[in-house]
Amino acid sequence: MTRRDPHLSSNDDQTDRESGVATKTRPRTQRPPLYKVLLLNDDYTPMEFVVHILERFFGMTHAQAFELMLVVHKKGVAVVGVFSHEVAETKVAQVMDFARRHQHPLQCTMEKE
Ligand code: TYC
Repeated sequence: MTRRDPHLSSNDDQTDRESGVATKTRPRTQRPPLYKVLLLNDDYTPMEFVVHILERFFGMTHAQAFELMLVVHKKGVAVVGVFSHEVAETKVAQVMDFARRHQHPLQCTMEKE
């Protein structure tokens, strides 16, 4: 079939049926929102416990974990990772549960990026 008459042709190439002008609708893939996981300083949780948490739940080397622990200690708070909502929630729960089981007051929260 020829494509001369826009009223008769199929519209697979998104040709405007009235004008014959080719149009394009850009497929928009939505990225899911990301969440920052924050670790908060306190006066009681031992430094080595925080370092252990960062190694265990956030996959950091000892050196990375120690460095970031010191940032939290000095500045009061730091982002320890950015994740999907579900993963961020799991990380926060793991940290809070581990801290509670060891009776440390360590606080971990999440917020939308
Ligand atoms: N401020 C704590 C101390 O001096 C160490 C600490 C670091 C606690 C980071 C919590 O998220 C934290 N023992």
